[in-house]
Amino acid sequence: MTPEQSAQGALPGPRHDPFFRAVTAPAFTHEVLADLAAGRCAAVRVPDFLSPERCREVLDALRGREFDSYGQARVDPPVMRFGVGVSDHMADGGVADSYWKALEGHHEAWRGLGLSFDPFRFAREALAAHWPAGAAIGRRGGRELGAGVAREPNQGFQVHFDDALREYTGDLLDVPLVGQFAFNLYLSVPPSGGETVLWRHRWQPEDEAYRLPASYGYDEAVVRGAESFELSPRVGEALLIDPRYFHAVRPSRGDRRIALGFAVGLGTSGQLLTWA
Ligand SMILES: O=C(O)CCC(=O)C(=O)O
Ligand SMILES: [Fe+2]
Repeated sequence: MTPEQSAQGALPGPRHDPFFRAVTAPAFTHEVLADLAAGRCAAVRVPDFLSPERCREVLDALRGREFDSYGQARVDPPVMRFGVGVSDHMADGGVADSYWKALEGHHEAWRGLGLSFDPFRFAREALAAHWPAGAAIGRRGGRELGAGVAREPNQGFQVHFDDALREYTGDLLDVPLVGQFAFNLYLSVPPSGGETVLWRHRWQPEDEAYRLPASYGYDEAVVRGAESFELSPRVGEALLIDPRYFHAVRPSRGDRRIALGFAVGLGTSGQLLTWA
């Protein structure tokens, strides 16, 4: 074999899927959202999504508050959180009554921050700005779910995927979903570590052999050999990923890693529907 032949990929070696990439865009345009939904990219980054002043306002308000942690058996190492997430209130493939009860305290806690604007509304409006069918908070049984949470995975997130179609029996929301994204807006990032990693691997039944006991996460061997990329978040940046690709967050060193986050579904109505 000539060197030319091996350079053309005749030898086994890393291969690249041109659709498995992160795109940087000035805004969540119709095109990048359509590309993400269609699988023509795996992540969209929008730098300077939120102004430094507004980032600081939310961060300063959150810094003085006590964060809860996710259910500790399921989420280990612990991830701190301000606000209520539905993943802690799953019961029999549905949503436990405790979620709706906890949401009342959640709304009170966020109101108590005394922010000059609603960062989740801001994010929804920015997602909807170029999306004809718009965006709204998702509903279940007519009731609005939570708009978002602040999350602090200083010790990282295990390798995992998010897929409401697999996590819940039937439809989580009143509108069936034909696409899913995960939204993050970074308010504080560490000087090193804290990278978000995506692997070009989606759940398959054999992966359950790698599931960590009682956890949301998987042993990293589950993604062995899969193409991957790593993103170092910046303050003010928004990231939208297809969370059905396995992904993880690496441990942070030197500062807190705090992001506002929510799940986004593309409904059969064409609308973007958010929840946390
Ligand atoms: O914090 C991140 O960058 C990603 C967190 C995550 O797992 C998600 O948004 O689904
Ligand atoms: Fe995730």
